[in-house]
Amino acid sequence: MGWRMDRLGAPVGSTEGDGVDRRDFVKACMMAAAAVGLPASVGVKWAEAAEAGLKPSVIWLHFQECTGCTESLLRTSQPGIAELILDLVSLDYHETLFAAAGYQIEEALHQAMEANAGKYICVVEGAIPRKDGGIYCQIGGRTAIDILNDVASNAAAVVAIGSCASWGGIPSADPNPTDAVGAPQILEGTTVVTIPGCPANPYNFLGTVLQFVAMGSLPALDDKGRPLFAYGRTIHEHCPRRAHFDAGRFARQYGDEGHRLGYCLYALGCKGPETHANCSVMPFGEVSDAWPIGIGHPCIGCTEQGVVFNKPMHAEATLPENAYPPIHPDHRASPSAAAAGVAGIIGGAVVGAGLMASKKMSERGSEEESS
Ligand code: FSX
Ligand code: SF4
Ligand code: F3S
Repeated sequence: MGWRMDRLGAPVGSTEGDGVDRRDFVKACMMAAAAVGLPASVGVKWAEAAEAGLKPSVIWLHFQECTGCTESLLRTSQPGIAELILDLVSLDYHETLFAAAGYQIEEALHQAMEANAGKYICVVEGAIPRKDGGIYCQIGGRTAIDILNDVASNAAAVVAIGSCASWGGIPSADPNPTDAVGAPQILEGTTVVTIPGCPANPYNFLGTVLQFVAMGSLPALDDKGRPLFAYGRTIHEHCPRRAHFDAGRFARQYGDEGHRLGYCLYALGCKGPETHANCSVMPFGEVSDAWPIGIGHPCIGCTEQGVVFNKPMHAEATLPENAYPPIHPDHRASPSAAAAGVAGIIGGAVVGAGLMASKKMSERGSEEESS
């Protein structure tokens, strides 16, 4: 699909000749909705709204970051999220994607804010430095703090994309030389949806924007502003290597037999047990296994404040209560003897698996102590 550019060089949608047809467009919207746990009807509504010309204005701010969040959004394929987003919203300000610069782009920002006051979505990418009044990140002579406060003050919704914008991310790593924080810390008292990840998974961003545009509401959020549809469970809860954890089969070194056989990466420092995200079921770029654990690397907890850039990569994760299989012998009560028998077998097996995992881990601990 090609892009139509406005006079400032901003992408505003597909060219008429080579764009997707209506059927494909609606289908792609439905797939995107389903991918983030929303009913397909939401996708249809979104497509209808776009066809009626009801494209919400999006003002996208860039501060301290690597631009990986935008890059990962542009690298998606089926359905082309970048295409969906750029077809369905009016991207009125985005420093990376705009050909314009300087006064021209600053003018575009002010025009978009004025024309869509109270209705636009403010997307924040990157951390905001607070040290020395915020002088370490300035655009057009204004600090990131000023720009964010200004743009957010008239926005209908504020979405922080990536870990940098969510709480500070890499720029805030110790010793945090610029006192970098996320958008929620600057906009205290304002609801900020956070889509952490380094980079953020584009589908989680799309799901949030899609719901807001089609239904006028934000998804249910956790206490850190993360949409529950994406961050409601830990990686460990739906990890494809979980059976190995439960059975006590661990990779001990990169390239050892366990690693080659796809065993659990806990002993190599996997932070999946304390990291909330949906990477295992929503791989990057729609490529199967295109996520850290899928390619044999432990999760480093990139969506979790206090884990990534804080805990050493090789350090073992803190195991929460649900790290072990959830079925407990007490749950075996059942109305029928047959069902009770089956549940008993299952319960016994999984409790046994949990015990096995913990036994294997402690055996490992003793081996290490004695070596
Ligand atoms: Fe931060 Fe986004 Fe990490 Fe980079 O820009 S979340 S550094 S991958 O991409 O903000
Ligand atoms: Fe998966 Fe990591 Fe949990 Fe092992 S510790 S099951 S690799 S999330
Ligand atoms: Fe990040 Fe861990 Fe997912 S490192 S991409 S949260 S598997």
